[in-house]
Amino acid sequence: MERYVSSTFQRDDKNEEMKRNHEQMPRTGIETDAIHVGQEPERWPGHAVIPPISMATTFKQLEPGKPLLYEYSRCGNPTRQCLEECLASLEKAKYALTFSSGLGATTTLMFMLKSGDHIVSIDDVYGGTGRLFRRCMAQMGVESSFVDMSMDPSSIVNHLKPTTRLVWIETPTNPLLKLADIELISTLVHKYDPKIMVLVDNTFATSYYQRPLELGADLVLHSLTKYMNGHSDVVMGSLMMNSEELYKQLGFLQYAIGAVPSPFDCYLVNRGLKTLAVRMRQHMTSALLIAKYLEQHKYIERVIYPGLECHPQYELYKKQMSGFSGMISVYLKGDDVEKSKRFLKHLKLFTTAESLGGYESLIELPAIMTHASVPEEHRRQLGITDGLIRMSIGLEDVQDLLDDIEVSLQYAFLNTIEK
Ligand code: P1T
Repeated sequence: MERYVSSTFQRDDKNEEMKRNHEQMPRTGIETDAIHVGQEPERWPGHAVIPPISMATTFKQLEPGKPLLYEYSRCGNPTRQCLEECLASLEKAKYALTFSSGLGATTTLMFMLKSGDHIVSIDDVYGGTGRLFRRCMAQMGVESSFVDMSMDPSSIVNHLKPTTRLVWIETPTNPLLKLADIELISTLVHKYDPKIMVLVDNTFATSYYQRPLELGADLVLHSLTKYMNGHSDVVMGSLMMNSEELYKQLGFLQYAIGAVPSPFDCYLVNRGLKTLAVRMRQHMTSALLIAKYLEQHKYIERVIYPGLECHPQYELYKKQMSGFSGMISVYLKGDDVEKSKRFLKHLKLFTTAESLGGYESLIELPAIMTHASVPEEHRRQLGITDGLIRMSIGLEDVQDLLDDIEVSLQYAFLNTIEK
């Protein structure tokens, strides 16, 4: 514990110095920050332009109990620090911490709670997050309420209790792409009790299109596994915050629990961030085109994409986001699982797989894949039916993707008629 305090102090010291350097620079755009913040060549011996990967698990101490900057790699290492600084700058946060997965970040945060505490979560939440709340946290005596925060956000106050410690917002949600008003919910929750933490899972929008801390949230979570890394080759998560107190508490838990990423993975995510802006712009351009195409399609019941005017919360989208990613959800006509499966199996360029946000297009059936752990009745209430398909539009030629979709839809529906 004492050793950790000393390393925290040094980390803060270094952050202060970095912050001072940063303040002297003119205000920069997210594209510039992604490339430069935390990457100053002067930090490394030999002034390497690309941050080196530091694989050391431990660091020589000046004398026993006196580490220089780092002591043991679980507490921090140069590659992880470089990534955490870069991530913080993109989210316009003071601090960022990284973890071995998105759920690793969530689990670490759960250690801020104790038996008897209460979580209010948006109802349409990533299946794994819901499973952690319902199955694991319930076992530890932490109760969760699942609430629709999209249509009537002010009703959030009806779900808060003296024991509520955390309000968990995922916006846009996975897989139904519902939006929650971050500013309004944060204001109402903090008015009820300023100590309740408001967290936004920003995985689907990324720091490029939405910055919840600027809207009043206390914490932002990312599954970096998705768009932020963007190459489907790393599983990692992060938490970002402005409060020094939260940073110190969560920094301690990061170290004490140990769900930390490897330096090699930190290097990869740091590299992925360099193209975040260009990737996100292209994901959005292609997704919007495909969403509009599907909107008119005779075999499609409904298309959900926040950037479409027909999205029920299009006004909120324009207010709190500057764009959206490549995530589209659609209902096939007929709500027939066999038809959905035939469509997915026929696709050549879209790969049927869980996950999202990489340069390659992925597709899945939430009801039997990512959200199979959601209790069936809750799934039905939400609208996660057999006809619901989630697409992650990648960076392939968009006409190729449209052709693949068209041919496969024809195939899925023709076969049904024949049968
Ligand atoms: O997979 P991991 O890095 O642990 O991240 C968990 C997570 C958290 N939040 C959101 C919004 C997510 O979508 C995820 C992971 N989601 C999938 C694997 C998926 O296919 O939806």
